[in-house]
Amino acid sequence: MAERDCVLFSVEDGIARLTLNRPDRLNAISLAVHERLAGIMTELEQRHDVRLLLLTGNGRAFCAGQDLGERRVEDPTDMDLGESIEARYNPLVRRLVSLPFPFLCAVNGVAAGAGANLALLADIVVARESARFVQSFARIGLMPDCGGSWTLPHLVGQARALAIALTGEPVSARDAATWGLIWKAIPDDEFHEEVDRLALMLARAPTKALLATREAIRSAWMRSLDAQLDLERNSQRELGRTRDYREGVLAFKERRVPCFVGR
Ligand code: T3D
Repeated sequence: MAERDCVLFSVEDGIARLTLNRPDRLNAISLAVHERLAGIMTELEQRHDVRLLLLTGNGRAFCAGQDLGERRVEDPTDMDLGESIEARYNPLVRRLVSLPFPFLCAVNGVAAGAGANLALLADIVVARESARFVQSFARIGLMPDCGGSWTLPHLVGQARALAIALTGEPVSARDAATWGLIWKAIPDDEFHEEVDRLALMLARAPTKALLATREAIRSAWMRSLDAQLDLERNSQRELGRTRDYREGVLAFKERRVPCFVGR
């Protein structure tokens, strides 16, 4: 396999499809994967034809986190993990959550360590019913990273966040959906069809309205209701000037399906 094939990347119908592709290593994140992801992020930040990022994995796993085969723990001069986080994981997290279009993660199988927490950064996370989420860090003497120590309590509350992070016990896709860790678990045989349907729907949506919604909901915890009302007024003012708003209202009046362009 050519080194760049460790992550597959394509853009079609406004959907940037990013597939982790090291199935024999459960799509663990090697240095080559980091380098390829960084290149893809640069491309994504510059393209104007993308309206959705769809992240998934190839094979039976979504991603098993850091490739532990690359860590030489016997060697005391081996890499400082803080450096790995600072130079590779944190920039990836910051870039993923700042993309100027929605981010859908389709968890096709087990998601562990950084793999689980990268998935949880998405705006919408769906998973195959047979998938599981494992905060495996404690099992190897680490703590959650890739924003996990922030996303977990925000998503499921302190009691569940602490329990799954301290025990490293797997959480089934169904429990993950019931707890609010992800949006929904999809029966295995319907997974691909449902992911494609969702991706196409989001890629054809009024992108600016989706981004304003994401921004308002993600930051709502930091504001009072009063301040949130001001934010809604300001965003609605901006959205009311978009081509997609005009198209939405016209399509409603003309009883047809709107054709949104993302502007
Ligand atoms: O280092 C830094 O830069 C700091 C940042 C760290 C971020 C992190 O992500 S730390 C956490 C790293 N990840 C893990 O600790 C997870 C390790 N993997 C597992 O716990 C389990 O493999 C799974 C729960 C993911 C799946 O279990 P299971 O039983 O379905 O599969 P398996 O048999 O354990 O694994 C199958 C193969 O994948 C196996 O190789 P083999 O025996 O067939 O040759 C296994 O070694 C390999 N594999 C699984 N995870 C990793 C891996 N190889 C390299 N790195 C992995 N993370």
